[in-house]
Amino acid sequence: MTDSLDRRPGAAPPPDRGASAVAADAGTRVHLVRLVLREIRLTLREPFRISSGLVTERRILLVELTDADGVTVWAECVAGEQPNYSAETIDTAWHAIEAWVAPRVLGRAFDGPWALRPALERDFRGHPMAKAAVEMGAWALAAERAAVPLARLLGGTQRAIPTGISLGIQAHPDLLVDRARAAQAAGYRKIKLKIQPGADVAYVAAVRAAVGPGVALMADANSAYTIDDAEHLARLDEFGLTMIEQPLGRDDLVQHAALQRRLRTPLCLDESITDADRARDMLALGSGRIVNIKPGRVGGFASSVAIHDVCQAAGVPVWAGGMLESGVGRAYNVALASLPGFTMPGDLSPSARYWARDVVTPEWTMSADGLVTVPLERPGLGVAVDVDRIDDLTVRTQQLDAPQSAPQSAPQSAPAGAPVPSP
Ligand code: OSB
Ligand code: MG
Repeated sequence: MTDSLDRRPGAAPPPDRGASAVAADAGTRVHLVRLVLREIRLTLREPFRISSGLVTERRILLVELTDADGVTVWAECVAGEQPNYSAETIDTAWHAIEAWVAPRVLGRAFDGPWALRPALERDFRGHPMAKAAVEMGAWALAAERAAVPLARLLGGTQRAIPTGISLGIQAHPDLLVDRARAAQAAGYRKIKLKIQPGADVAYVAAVRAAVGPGVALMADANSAYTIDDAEHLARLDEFGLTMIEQPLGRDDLVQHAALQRRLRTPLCLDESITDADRARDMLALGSGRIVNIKPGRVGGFASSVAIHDVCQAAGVPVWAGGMLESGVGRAYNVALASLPGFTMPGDLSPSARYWARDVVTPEWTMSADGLVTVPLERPGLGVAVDVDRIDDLTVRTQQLDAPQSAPQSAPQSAPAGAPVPSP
C-alpha cells in the first residue's frame, strides 16, 4: 500500500460529482483509527425463505468506525450466515475486514470517501460485502464531519422513496395471498414474490387474482432456474409482472440475454451485477432492462453510484435492494435510494416488518401511501443508533486499531497481519 494510490484517477471524486461542493470539501477527509466489529443476533418476526435458503435469526455484523478526531459512526455488513446468496458469509466478512480491509484503511488519511474503493480493490479480489461495510461507513463519517445528511453527500435528490416488500416463499399459495393482501392494504408500492421451481406460476397467478391488475407485482428467483426453463418462465408473461429478478445463474449475463429475448416481462439483475463493468456488459448484451442495486453486493457506495450513473445514462431504471438489514444498514440503503436514477420502489420495508424492535431510533417507518422519508434534518445516517440495545444483543466483539494508536493495554486488538505496535 503506497500513498500514490491517492493520486490515481479513481481516487478523485468522479468529475460529474466533483462539482458537488460538499463532496469536494476538505471536511470530507477520512482518517480512520479504529474499527470495532460486533456480531448481534436479531430474530425475524417471520422466517424468510428464498429459493436457496431460509433465514430465521439474522447474525448481523455491525462495524463502529472512529476517526482521528474521535468522530464515530455505525455501519453494517450485509453478509448472511450461509453462502447461499453469494460466496460471502458473516464469518468470511469478519475475517476479511480483520485481515485485509482494516490494515488498508486504518491510520491512513484519505482525501475523501471516494478514495477508499481504489485502495480496497487493488490486488484484493472479492469480499465486496466486507469492503462495503467499511467503505460505506467512511461515507457516513464524512457526512457527519461535513454536518450534512448522507443522502446529500451522495448526491441524492429525492426526499421520499416509494417502498416495496419482498415476500418469502410460502408452503401454499393461499399463505402468500394473505401476505400480499396485507401488503397491499399497508400501502406498499410494489410487491415482490420469491419464487422457485414448484412455487412459481400458481403462486403468481393466485396473488395477481387477489390483488387485481393495478398492483405492481414482481418475482425474484435468486438463480433458481436455467435457460432450459425459458418456456416455463414465459408463462409468467401473462401476469403483467413489472420484472422478473435474477432467474438464472448468479454470475450469468449471456443466458439472461437469451432469456430476455424470449420474455415480454423485463428482467432485473441482482446477483449478476457486481460492479459498473458488469452493468455495462448487461447493457451491451441485453441481459436485463432493470438493475437492483445493493451496495453490499457491489463493494460499497462508490461502486453503487457508478452503476447508478451507467444505468441512468442508458435510461435503465434502478432500485434499492435489501438484505434484511437492521435499521443501521437500512439508513445506508435509503440514502442511496435518494439518487435520481432510483425510479422504482426499493426493498426498504419499515423496521416493524422485520423485527419486534430495531436497533435505531426512530425506527424506520412507511407512510400509508408507501413512502419512506429520507432523513434530511440530521447529519450523517439520520437515525440514532441504540448502543445500549446493541450491547444487549452483542455476542462477539473485536477491536481493530491503527498501529500507531493501538492502546498497549489491548495488544490482542491489533489487526492480524498488520505491523505490531512497538511498546
Ligand atoms: O434477492 O433480494 C434478494 C433477502 C436476502 C437475500 C436476497 C434477497 C433478499 C430480499 C430481501 O429480497 C429484501 C429486504 O431486505 O426486504
Ligand atoms: Mg434479489
